[in-house]
Amino acid sequence: MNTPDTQKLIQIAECFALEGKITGIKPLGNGLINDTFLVSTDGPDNYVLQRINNAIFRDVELLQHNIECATAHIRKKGRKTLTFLPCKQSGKTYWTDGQTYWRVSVFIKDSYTYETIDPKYSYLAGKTFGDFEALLADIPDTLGETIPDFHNMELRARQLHEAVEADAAGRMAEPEVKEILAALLPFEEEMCKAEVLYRQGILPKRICHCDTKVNNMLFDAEGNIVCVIDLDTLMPSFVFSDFGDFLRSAANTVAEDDPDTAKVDFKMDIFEAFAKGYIEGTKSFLTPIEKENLPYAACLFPYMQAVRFFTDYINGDTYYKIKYPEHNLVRTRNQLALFRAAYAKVPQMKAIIEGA
Ligand code: GN1
Ligand code: MG
Repeated sequence: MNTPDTQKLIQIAECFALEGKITGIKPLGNGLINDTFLVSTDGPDNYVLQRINNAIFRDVELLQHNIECATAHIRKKGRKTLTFLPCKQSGKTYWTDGQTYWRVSVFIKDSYTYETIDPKYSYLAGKTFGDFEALLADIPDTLGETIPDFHNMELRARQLHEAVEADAAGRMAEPEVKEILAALLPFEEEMCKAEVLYRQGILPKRICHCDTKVNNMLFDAEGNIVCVIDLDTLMPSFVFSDFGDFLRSAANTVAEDDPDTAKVDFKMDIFEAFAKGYIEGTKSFLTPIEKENLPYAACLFPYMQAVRFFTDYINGDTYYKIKYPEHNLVRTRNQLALFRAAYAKVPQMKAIIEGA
């Protein structure tokens, strides 16, 4: 879908109850799913306008319900969070023309996101995402899964098998595709452990962020964490989501699409610092079964992401935005390398978790 022109974007932004007159509008950030714009005004605030990818978030009503409940709950506790504006006409926090869906939030001034992280910030991140879960642990509202079974490894594995079966883009003929498939399959059952524990009734679902990337934390100019952003995937999930997905991006020595897999490694200093912060942040609720499986979570997320990128490659790149034809294959190789690196370090991870 093409980006509407500036005039149209301004018209959409003006459907929301913003203060002041719009003075400019330009693209913002590098998300793989939604399209994001910065709206400048002559009023006290600037705003973030976002087109919600409703092919992925099919239930926008539920999506915004989750976000409204969570942000209200966090604000009630005196903590900073995102603020979404009501649409002037409907009072809802989104506007739609029946085909596209848009929302506006207040741009948090003098705030920054980072793409890389050191042990100090990693500890802070563990504490922040742990706190975030703790803040939402007593939310009275019922939240739903904005993407049903988002981090369900059994489903992701099934989707891979279906993609292989359908071979929609004819890519199964590529020798490397066969090799990657053969490398992934032996770990499938082991990586589906969370769903098994859940069915046994010994692993709970909690309200999690489910996209705990380094760049989903907002810092101020002094390097203090302001708040957690990108709340689209906020939903009931296993705590493994927030623990594992953070390390997937933060503990990787390179970016998730770096083609040089020889450079991929899983940084244990980042793991150790993050685990320390996370265990502190979640001490009010984390159960022994959750805690002892944190090393599994650190392996699960590179694995799941490799499966997801690979599935998308086989399907002909229908889900993730790509910049070149092999992008999803490059991402797959990278995440598989990260999985292998993490898997080899599980004994070290266990020792750290036991000591924490
Ligand atoms: C997507 O949109 P972004 O970049 O925050 C994806 C995550 C993946 C990530 C991989 C809704 O997140 O699950 O881990 O790409 N979000 C969705 O870069 O699928
Ligand atoms: Mg995101």
